Amino acid sequence: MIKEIINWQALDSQARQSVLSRPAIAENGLLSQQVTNILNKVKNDGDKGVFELTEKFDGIKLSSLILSPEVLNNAKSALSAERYAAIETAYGQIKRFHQAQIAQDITVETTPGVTCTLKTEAIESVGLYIPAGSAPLPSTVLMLGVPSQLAGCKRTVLVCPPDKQGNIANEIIVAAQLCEIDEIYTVGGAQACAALAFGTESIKPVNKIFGPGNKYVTEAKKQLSQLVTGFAIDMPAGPSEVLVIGDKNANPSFIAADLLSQAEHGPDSQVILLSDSRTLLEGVQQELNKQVVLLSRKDIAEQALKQSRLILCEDLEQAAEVSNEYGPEHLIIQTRNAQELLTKLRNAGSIFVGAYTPESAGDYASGTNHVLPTYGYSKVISSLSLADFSRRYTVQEITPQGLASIATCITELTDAEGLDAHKRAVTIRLDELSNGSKS
Ligand code: HSO
Ligand code: ZN
Repeated sequence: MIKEIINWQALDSQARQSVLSRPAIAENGLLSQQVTNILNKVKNDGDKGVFELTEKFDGIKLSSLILSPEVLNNAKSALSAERYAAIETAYGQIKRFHQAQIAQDITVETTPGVTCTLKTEAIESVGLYIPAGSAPLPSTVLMLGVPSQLAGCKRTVLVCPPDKQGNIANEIIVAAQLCEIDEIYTVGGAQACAALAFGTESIKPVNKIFGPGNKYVTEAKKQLSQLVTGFAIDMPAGPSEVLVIGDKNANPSFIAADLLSQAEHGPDSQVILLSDSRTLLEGVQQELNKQVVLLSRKDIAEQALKQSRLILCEDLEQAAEVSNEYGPEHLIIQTRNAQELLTKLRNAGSIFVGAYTPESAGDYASGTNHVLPTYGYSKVISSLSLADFSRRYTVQEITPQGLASIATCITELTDAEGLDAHKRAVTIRLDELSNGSKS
């Protein structure tokens, strides 16, 4: 439980820093060695290594990593009509928002005869990691599968740890089918990441891997991005976070519910409330106690709440400064003049404005992506979008007149840099042009 209300004004700068500090992601030599061993095993032994590791970590002996046609064909009918409709609606919502992100080529004639184009092309093959540990996450399939589908990635591969029967949740299969995911493999953990990076007999390697996972998956992604040339990961991952700013007009039970929806993700989830009203902070404190006991994941939420913070600020301006400094993954604004406060807020992965905009909406069905930068990375890393599934490159074409018009600029700078060959590549053409015009 959150025991105390912290008065921001009463803290010196060191204490302020420590209140906002995230739990250190411990440098764990053992974890890193374990993951290296797993990666090497998959690299050296391929499928055989994957089967052995799956037996060890998931407790199931597999002889194939694909699902049977029956399981795939029956996934939809195994779900209730309501469950299927919900997945379909979320798919449509997410698709609508991401469709608008499809990039157009940009062509600029920077000076007559010099044409520069910025083009966008899908990354050819991508791997989507879907965790299944404490709960299957079909919403994450949609958050990764929809942008991959819209970006036009040629090959999209989903990996998910198998259950004790070797299966994965029907919700995950159905979401994958809506996103037209090409291949599904029942493999999880660091071994899944290794298979996607190195390839095995049954899984061809991919160019980039996306998605959240436990500490083994996070470590594997980190190591592989340094190890395998040309292999990329989506973003660094830390525990999930929410920061709420509320004033005296806010509804304490709404805020408590939002804080708990984050707290139930994991014992290390970060939950912060900033307010200029002690009454609101106390109201939320009471509501948290009332609501937490009703949750099926009460133990997890209670643990998360232990390191969470209720902070009294001098005014909302100060609350905005504190939030900007922290850079939360999710930021919820529940103040009377929420739109005005929004203009002062920076550094958040996704912002939820107003009393009727819970984080859960963005987690599932408003249309925004729920894969977001954590651990303060919102200051420099964007929330997941179509851009992450594509790469940009440029094309240029220059006419003789165009080259003549920028030639002096180039040769002056090649002189400055002492790069004669660069200069010659221009002058040789200009000479040819002037010879041509003489003859
Ligand atoms: N809040 C999580 C995403 C999620 N919530 C999935 C429910 N399911 C990280 O943004
Ligand atoms: Zn969530």
